[in-house]
Amino acid sequence: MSTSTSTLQERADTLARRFSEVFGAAPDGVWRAPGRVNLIGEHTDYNNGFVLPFAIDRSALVAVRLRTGDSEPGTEADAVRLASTFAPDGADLSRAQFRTGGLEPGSADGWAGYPAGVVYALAQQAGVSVPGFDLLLDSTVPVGAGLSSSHAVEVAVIVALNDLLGLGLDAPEMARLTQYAENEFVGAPTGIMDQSASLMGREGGALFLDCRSLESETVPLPLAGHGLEVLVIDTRVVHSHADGGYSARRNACERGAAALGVQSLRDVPEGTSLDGLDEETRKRVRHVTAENQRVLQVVEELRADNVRGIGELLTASHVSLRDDFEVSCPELDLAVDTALAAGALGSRMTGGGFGGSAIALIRQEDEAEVRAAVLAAFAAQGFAEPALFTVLPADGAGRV
Ligand code: GAF
Repeated sequence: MSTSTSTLQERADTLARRFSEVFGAAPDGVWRAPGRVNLIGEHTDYNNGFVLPFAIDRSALVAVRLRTGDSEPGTEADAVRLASTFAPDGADLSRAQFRTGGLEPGSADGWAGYPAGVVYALAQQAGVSVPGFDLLLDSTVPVGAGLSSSHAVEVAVIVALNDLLGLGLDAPEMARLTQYAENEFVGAPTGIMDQSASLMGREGGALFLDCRSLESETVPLPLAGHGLEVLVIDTRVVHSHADGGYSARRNACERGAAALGVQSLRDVPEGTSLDGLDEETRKRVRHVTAENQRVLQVVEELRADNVRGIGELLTASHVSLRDDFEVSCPELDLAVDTALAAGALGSRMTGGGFGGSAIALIRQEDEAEVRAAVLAAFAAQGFAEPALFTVLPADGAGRV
């Protein structure tokens, strides 16, 4: 058993013990779903394009027990009792409750909205009536860092319910259901990349995903074999997809596709003139079409085992997100510029933008220098101290 596996098993055992203390009976099992880093392919998913994320070695764990037929006195059969080790203000646990019957968007808020959204999606899209259950959550995915902490919770819940209720859903079906939960229940108009990475990621590889068909391929990403690391720079600038910037970008892409007479920007033929578009729409379209091409180029480089060769494409992606898609921010730009100046082979913001994290592809021997340079640059600008950590491509969700 590898160290990371035994650490995960220890986390799961601790969570199961805690579950028994909190809910008075052992859980039926513990399920894990990772966060993700997107290597490249940003704001392409909702344009039916290509993405290349990887699941990371930080994950949400849920211990779950279905309460079929053994409802405790005073507990409704469809009551869901939730507890999380992420508690505000140093409290022991954060608790919440909802009923699976009659859920409507807005009827569960805060982090309870994620499990509730999954229950809602199963009812609305798959005709599944979920019985009451108890759930204890623990996560090592930093919240608000743009590493898909919320999708990790949704995915952990859906894989648990899929197993416990014997639903037989495959990964693309679960990705579409959790996207529905996010869009229709939580109210964030996000695409399908993050759930897919959390469900379909593979240790040592990145997930090359066609967001239209959901066909996927694991592309090798042998970082250590090439003496490389992916360093995450969490700017601590909290982003939110429910805010206006993300949906404004989606709308601009839809406008662009309509003006160009295509179903989605994925379908814009190479060499198409964008001259008829207004400047803003032209820039948004230019980013998406070029970004799809960059994903394909990175996939080619990785297939040829040229990991170092992807650095410039990562940086080009950042420049395009900064200048054409305009979803970066001063902290992300500083992280990228400083990492590059300190020797990174490539660097870019990752995720939706407007805050969150950047990634830098670095040589192992440069890690200390890059870290020190980024910390010094943020301090010099008076920005909050960023969190820096390396991530590895990990397996997608499943039972622990
Ligand atoms: C967020 C969304 F959730 C994804 O669907 C994707 O659009 C990404 O931003 C931008 O590439 O993470």
